[in-house]
Formats: sequence, structure tokens, C-alpha cells
Amino acid sequence: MIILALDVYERKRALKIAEETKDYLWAIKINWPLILGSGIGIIGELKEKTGLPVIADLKVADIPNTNKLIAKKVFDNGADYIIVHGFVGRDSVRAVMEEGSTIIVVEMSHPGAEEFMQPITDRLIEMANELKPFGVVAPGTRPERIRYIREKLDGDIKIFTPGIGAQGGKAKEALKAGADYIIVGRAIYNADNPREAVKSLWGELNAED
Ligand code: 3DU
Repeated sequence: MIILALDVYERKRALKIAEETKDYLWAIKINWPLILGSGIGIIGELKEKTGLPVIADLKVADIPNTNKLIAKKVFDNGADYIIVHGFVGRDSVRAVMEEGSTIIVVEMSHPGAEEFMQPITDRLIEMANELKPFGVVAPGTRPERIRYIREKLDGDIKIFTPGIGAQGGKAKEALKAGADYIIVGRAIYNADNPREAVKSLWGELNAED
């Protein structure tokens, strides 16, 4: 249930951290920093090295045709899931879903998300319930919002929560509030020993209360 947000630029560093941490991960999430730094081929390399699913967190937010072109390229390169913004509307989201397994952002974890996103979260949840993506992204920094989103969201849609660790969110609280997967970046990849960092988080999550 732990997903590593592998936000480094360098291919070698990314592959090393992925290999060191893979035993404790459900998937690896990559974002623009790694794709811009190492190229789209990093998806296949990560999959080959770790055997884990790769989530392409590109937060695609464009017109349907451009969204589709981006999603197709990402899935052709081996990604298992893609993350898309919902606020661009159903047609743009559908265009991505036609290409492969999709995760829709319904609320972000940073303070600024309260400005424009939180006011439309209800409508994004409604859209998710209608389109039935694999999952949604909810803020790991706000357990009360995870609980709220879990209540309104169809039971078979998974909840992914970034914001754990460096942004202040607590893994156990997020899971208790209804998250299915927690996303952790800096707290693992910037640790002196990423393997120990993820192992200790895994141990904490699997310990009896
Ligand atoms: O803060 P961290 O270093 O643990 O990284 C969090 C990752 O999750 C990072 O890739 C960021 O772009 C992504 N993310 C959020 O942090 C918050 C969101 O609402 C959505 C994605």
C-alpha cells in the first residue's frame, strides 16, 4: 500500500533507489522531474528492475485530443496507470480513460488546493462516480477530507493520498480515514538510507495498534 514518489532527475539515482526500496512498495510513481531528467524510457527500465507497476503522475490537463496523445505515449511506454486532472471536464478525462487505467485528482494536498480545488471537490467526486476510474487522488495532509471523500466515493474506486511525510501528512491517519494507498516521496528518496526509511514506514503500518 506504499507508493514511492520517485521525484529525482537522474536515471541512475532513480534506478538505485527503486531497487533498494522495491520490497516494501506496491508501485512506483513518477512525475515530470524524472521524465524530463531521464526520458520516457525510464518507465520500462523501472518496471524491468523492480517488477512493480509504474504510475505516470503527469496530471494531464488539456483538451481531449492532446490528453489522448499524451496518455497513449505513456501507456505505449509501459505505464500501468496515469494521473489526470478532473477539472478539465468529462470529455478530457474520458479521452485518457480510453487509453488505460486512470486516476483522477479530486483534491490536492498543498495549502493552495483550498483556493480553487476544494470548492469543486464534490463535483469531481460526482464525475469519478460516473466515469469509474481505477482511483482518485485525495489529500494525505487532511484526514478529514479523506474521510469525506471516502464517504461520497463509490466503494470500488481506490483512494491515493500524497502529502505523507515531507508535507506533514501521517500515513496511519490517512489509512484510517479511508486511503487505500499512501504516496511518499522526499521522506524516502532523500533519506540517508531509503531502504531503511521505507522499511520502517512499512513496519509502522503493519504493526498492531
Ligand atoms: O511531498 P513528497 O515528496 O512526499 O511527494 C509527493 C508526490 O505526490 C509528488 O510527486 C507530488 O507531485 C505528488 N502529489 C502531491 O504531492 C499532492 C497532490 O495533491 C498530488 C500529487
